Formats: sequence, C-alpha cells, structure tokens
Amino acid sequence: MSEYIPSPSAWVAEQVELYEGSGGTEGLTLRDTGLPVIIVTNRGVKTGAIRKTPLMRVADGQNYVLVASQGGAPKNPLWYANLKADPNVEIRDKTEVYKMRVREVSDPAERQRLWALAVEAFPPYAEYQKKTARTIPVLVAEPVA
Ligand code: F42
Repeated sequence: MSEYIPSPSAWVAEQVELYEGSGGTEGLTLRDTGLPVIIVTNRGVKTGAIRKTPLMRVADGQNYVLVASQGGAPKNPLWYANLKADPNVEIRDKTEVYKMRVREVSDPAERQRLWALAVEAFPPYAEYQKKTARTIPVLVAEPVA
C-alpha cells in the first residue's frame, strides 16, 4: 500500500478528512455554496503516493466531468499532471465509490457539450475561464468494467 499524502492546503485536506472519514455522509459541498463535491483518489506522478482531490460534482450519466480550473489560476493544478500520467482513479460520490479511468477531452464538440454541463453545475467555472489565459482542461472519468 502506498502512503496517503494529504493536500498541503488545509481547507482541502479538512474537506477530504470529513467527507472520507464520514463514509460520504458529511462535508459533501463546497463551503457555503451548497453545491456537491466528489473526491478523486489517484497516484502522484513523482511521489507515487496516494492523493485525494475534491472536485465539483459534474455528472454526465455514469461519467463525471473533471474541470482543472484551480479557481482560474494561471497554471494547471498538479492533479491534472497526475491524472495524465496515471488515469486510473477511484471516485467517491457520497457513499458510493467507483473505479474509473480518466481521459482529457480534446474533441471540440465533446468539450463544448461537457463545458456547458460543468458551468451549469458550477457557474463560477465561466468566471475562472475569463480570469486565465490558459484553456481550462476538461477531463472525463468513465467507469471501468
Ligand atoms: N479544484 C479544481 O481545479 N476544480 C474544482 O472543481 C475544484 C473543486 C473543489 C471543491 C472542493 C474543494 O475542497 C476543493 C476543490 N478544488 C477544485 C481544489 C482542488 O481540490 C485542489 O486542491 C486544487 O485544484 C489544487 O490542486 P493541486 O493538485 O495543485 O494541489 C496542490 C495544492 C497540492 O496538493 N500540492 C502538493 C504539494 O505538496 O505541493 C503536491 C501534490 C502532488 O500531486 N504532487 C505530485 C506527486 O507526485 O505526489 C507531483 C505533481 C507534480 O507534477 O509536481
């Protein structure tokens, strides 16, 4: 078993601890927005350690759309590189945990559709895109049979 390294960002680590520690019954939303969050568990590309990243819950059927927005910061979040290097993840959505594989969405029509879903689920994504020169990566997690 690899070591789990919590996020160095205290509010993120605390959300993961509450969400996972309660078995997916507490800490389910982003701060006071009331909007739902999922927890992505993956491997760090350099350390090989287990990382846990809360993201907004953007569902597309059985799939989840993952938006590497990082609040509109100039650089992609580190989890984006981790998922590109090892796309095998577990996703916790409340009390359910799914094995999934992640791919970056490059087809323009697919990206447009999924971006619209993401903004519908979490409107601030549109503001984050305006804040940054990078095109915010959109990834999709699909169930592993
Ligand atoms: N972030 C988003 O980008 N999109 C969202 O929709 C989103 C929603 C959200 C909801 C709730 C919540 O609590 C947080 C939310 N966040 C969202 C923030 C998100 O969870 C991440 O904290 C944020 O995107 C930053 O991700 P990050 O991977 O850049 O995290 C940094 C702070 C981090 O953990 N850094 C570590 C460190 O020690 O500095 C390294 C982490 C790491 O992955 N290291 C790799 C390794 O090998 O272990 C090496 C990576 C490399 O390339 O160097």
